[in-house]
Amino acid sequence: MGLDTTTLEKLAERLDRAEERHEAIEKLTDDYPEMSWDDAYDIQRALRARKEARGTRIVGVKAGLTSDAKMRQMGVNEPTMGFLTDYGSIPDGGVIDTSCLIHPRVEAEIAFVLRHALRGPGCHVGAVLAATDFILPAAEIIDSRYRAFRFDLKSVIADNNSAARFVTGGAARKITGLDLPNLGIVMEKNGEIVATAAGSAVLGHPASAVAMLANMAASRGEEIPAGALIMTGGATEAVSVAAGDHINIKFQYLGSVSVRFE
Ligand code: OOG
Ligand code: MG
Repeated sequence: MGLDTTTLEKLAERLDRAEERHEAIEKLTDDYPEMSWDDAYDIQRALRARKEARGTRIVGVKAGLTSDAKMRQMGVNEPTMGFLTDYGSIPDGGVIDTSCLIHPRVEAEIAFVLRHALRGPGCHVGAVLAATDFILPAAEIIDSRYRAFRFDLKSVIADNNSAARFVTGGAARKITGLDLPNLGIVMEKNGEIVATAAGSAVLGHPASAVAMLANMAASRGEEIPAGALIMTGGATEAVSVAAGDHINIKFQYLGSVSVRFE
């Protein structure tokens, strides 16, 4: 038996308010240990609906926890799906106001934009490559609404995978001829290297994360539309940032992305 609609709504409101007030809360499963996987995604969907009702546009999809580095850091063992909002989009080289966030962390990610919609089940890397218009280097700024980033998978799914802001930059590249699994990624914080990875860190191939998202979306009766921005998940551990920090991420073949915090 799942949670009733009133409870799902109440929990979505709790998360929404935590984000708006940038005040951390305890993970939802502390109060609702009986929460199911469907409940978790239903809360995320109710959160999305609350934002849309206020005029927020949904501009893309995100995969979370797709690399061993991320799973180990957060103590979980399965990837997840979430959404990206219009207000989350920050220009390359832009500034993020940390006073609007709780405890931001930065992730290095490869982003895809599709020419054709993708619909699972059965979506695979080949279908993703055939449907891809171009890829972009990206940074995601996550900000769990849970105290000290402590959560379990159901709680983090409800919280839209800690999504907060994202930056895309560098060069939009066609995928043909690019060796994505061997693409090198170097993240620098204040001029020092803090993390490195290759594209293969993300489920063996970043396009696998897109296929996974199409298959997960299908199980909820949804598809990934053409033109949506798709974040494939952090390739390295997420790096904590505070006011005064500068992050620059270099991607082989794709150029770099940078963002400053104040
Ligand atoms: C969950 C969000 C994870 C990623 O790229 O793995 C995520 C978290 O670690 O707070 O966005
Ligand atoms: Mg991410």
